[in-house]
Amino acid sequence: MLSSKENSYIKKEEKFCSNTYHPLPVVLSRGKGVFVWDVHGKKYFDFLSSYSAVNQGHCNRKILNAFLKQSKKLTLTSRAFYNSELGDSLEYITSVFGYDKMLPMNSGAEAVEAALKICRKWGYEVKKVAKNKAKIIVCNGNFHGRTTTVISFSSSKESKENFGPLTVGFEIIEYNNIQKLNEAFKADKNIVGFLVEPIQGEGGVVVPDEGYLMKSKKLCEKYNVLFIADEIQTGICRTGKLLACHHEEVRPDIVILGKALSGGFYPVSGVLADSKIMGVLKVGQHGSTFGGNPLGAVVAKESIKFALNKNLSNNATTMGNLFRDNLEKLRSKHKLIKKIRGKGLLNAIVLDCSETSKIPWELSLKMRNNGVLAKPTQGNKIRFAPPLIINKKQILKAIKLIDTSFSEL
Ligand code: IF1
Repeated sequence: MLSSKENSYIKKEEKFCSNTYHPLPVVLSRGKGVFVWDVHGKKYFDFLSSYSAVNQGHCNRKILNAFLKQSKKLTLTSRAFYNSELGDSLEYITSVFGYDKMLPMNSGAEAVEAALKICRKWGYEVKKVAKNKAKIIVCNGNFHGRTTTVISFSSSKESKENFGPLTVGFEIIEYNNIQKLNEAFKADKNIVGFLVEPIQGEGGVVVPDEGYLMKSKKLCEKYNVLFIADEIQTGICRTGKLLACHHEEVRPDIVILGKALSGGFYPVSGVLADSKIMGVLKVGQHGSTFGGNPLGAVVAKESIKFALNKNLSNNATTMGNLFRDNLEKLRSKHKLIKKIRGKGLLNAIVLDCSETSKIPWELSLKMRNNGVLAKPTQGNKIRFAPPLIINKKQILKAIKLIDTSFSEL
């Protein structure tokens, strides 16, 4: 039961904000580390991490200090001028990820759009594909953002219905199916790129078969197609490696980053590629008011530095194993848990109910009452993705609260 204070916050948000979400009924006012507090001071484990944008924990002190220091000095210059932070930041980030260059953007979708533009331009100017014939392969169940070109290749009706006319030049194939990818490449010589999430987030944390990424990359090399990894949600240590592609030693031609590149402070995204690909973009052919601003540059550098210094990849691996092992133990007790899947600290449970069942929502409400915030995705899956700084004691405590919530259902 919500208090009148919570209801007044909710009513106001509903009254004045566009109605594009169905939030869990909780009103948050503070965050620190793996925890958030509501307006009454009730404490919760945050098992969504703002869709993996706060891998470093809420209000991370190191990133905050860097943010505060820079925000008092210079926040935005536009790229009409140079600034003192961008070069230093991108030198660090490109060296960490092993690429020649980074195109700095703001939101994830913007970075995806930029990657598609680079890929198409590369197709025409390097691969010599016929003008306006470039084709990019994407996967069923994909989520790459909400802009009109990106939703043009979504396989979800509600993401694209009545937003037409849609952008052409994309073909959807089954995720995690090498044969289909090979057939698509063989059938069309105008294919210039393969855009893929190493693990599909919105699809309910769908982990492809071992070897899928490597085999896809090999096919891309064989057919001279750019392998574009959307690591916006899976990147920056979330799955137990700096990039999820690194689980298979795959080096994408283009890497797209976002979310946790910001440490949850300030929208920062980016596209990583070597000069032979990034070089197709010439002066005046792309840009953005905020892209490459000094404040975002400082935040991005600090976010990556923290992730490496605290070895968040290693913690995501060990805590992820601990979390899934303990969820497995709950499975014997709660038959509702049909499947557990994930890698590192990007996990989900598939509930033994229909995709339209009310049970996942009811369970999320029980977990909220018990102090764990997590949300259903794709109907009968619940995603569990805490900040990567979570420790053993906190994992075990959260498991107990999840166990209690199942028992109360
Ligand atoms: C929503 C989840 C969805 C992303 C990948 C690009 C973007 C996202 C792999 C775009 C954004 C967010 C957006 C948010 C819900 C959430 C999400 F998977 F993370 F849960 F939708 F699938 N590539 N994902 O996950 O980045 O422009 O949002 O910065 O739109 O409802 P953005």
